[in-house]
Amino acid sequence: MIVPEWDVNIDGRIDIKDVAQVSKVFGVSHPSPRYNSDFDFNSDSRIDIKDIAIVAKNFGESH
Ligand SMILES: [Ca+2]
Ligand SMILES: [Ca+2]
Repeated sequence: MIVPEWDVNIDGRIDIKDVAQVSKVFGVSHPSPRYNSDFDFNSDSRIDIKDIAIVAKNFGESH
């Protein structure tokens, strides 16, 4: 089982595509217009390595 929010592109799998999507907004923090809370998995108002680590930890998991 995976947490649906971590499957960014909603294809039922956590893989490199999800990591890539989060990587695109890497370093973006609130209130930047590029900030997207969907990618801020630990809700610290910043999209950084910690958020990527959450996805990476579940890499390869599928529904
Ligand atoms: Ca996915
Ligand atoms: Ca974060």
